Amino acid sequence: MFSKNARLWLGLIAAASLLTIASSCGGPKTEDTNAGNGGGAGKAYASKGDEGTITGKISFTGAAPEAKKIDTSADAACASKNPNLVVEDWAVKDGKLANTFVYIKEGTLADNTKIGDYDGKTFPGAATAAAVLDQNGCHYKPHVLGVMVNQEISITNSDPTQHNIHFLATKVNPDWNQSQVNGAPALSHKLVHAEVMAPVKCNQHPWMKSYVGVMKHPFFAVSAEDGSFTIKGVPPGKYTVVAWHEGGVNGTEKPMEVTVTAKGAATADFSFGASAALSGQPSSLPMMPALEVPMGMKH
Ligand SMILES: [Cu+2]
Repeated sequence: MFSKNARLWLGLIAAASLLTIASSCGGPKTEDTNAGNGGGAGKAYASKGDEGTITGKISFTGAAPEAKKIDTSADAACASKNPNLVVEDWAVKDGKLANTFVYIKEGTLADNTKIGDYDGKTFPGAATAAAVLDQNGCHYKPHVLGVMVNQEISITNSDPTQHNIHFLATKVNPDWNQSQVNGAPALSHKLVHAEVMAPVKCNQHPWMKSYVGVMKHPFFAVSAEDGSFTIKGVPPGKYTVVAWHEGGVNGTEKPMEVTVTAKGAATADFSFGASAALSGQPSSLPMMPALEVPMGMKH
């Protein structure tokens, strides 16, 4: 039969092909947190023109936490451009809460298909342009951003100082850390896995934080200053809608079952309270040295 050498080679070839199979169907393990495919998988959604909306208000019950002033004296450019910068973890105005990320977590359409069966990019309203995350006045605008998987995020520096944007490594998305001097062109970044939420910080200015919700579908919104949000283009169906806010130990999520009828306007009002506010900062954003050497400068 086979010589010792031939058997060795056959064994090696078999092992190599097993490895190839493993790597082609394996890839990074994801813990994608919402339904719907954003990476081109899944079937195409065919609109019947009967999509509806989900609207609501986010309230804050109890006394609003004080918006603490940030000491920006470490960077004179920040201090002069934005002398009244305050902490944005609880943006409460007249009992309404901004910066809450509201999204469809899962659900079943009227024809019994699941939202996760579809290629999220084929839903009406799927993002086609880049989202913008601006470093402006030594804070991020917006403080909470929603994007689709693989959507370009254009990162701009509108300040007369250097920033260092840092998407922290999470269970699903890798670390990404880039410095951006005053006047530098926009940086571009994409998050390849769905996540609630991908935390962003600035290594230069430790008070700068932002959270990016990454979805496989376009059914998400961020509450405005008056607490309102609107999710458009939702196929008729029954959904679990979740409101996420950064308050609490790892952020706080509140789910709600919502039914959207054909061309209907469903309401989903959420309320966050003082108890969540008192439980402290999210632990997902550890403070880091303000002047950590940015990876972008190491080449
Ligand atoms: Cu900065």
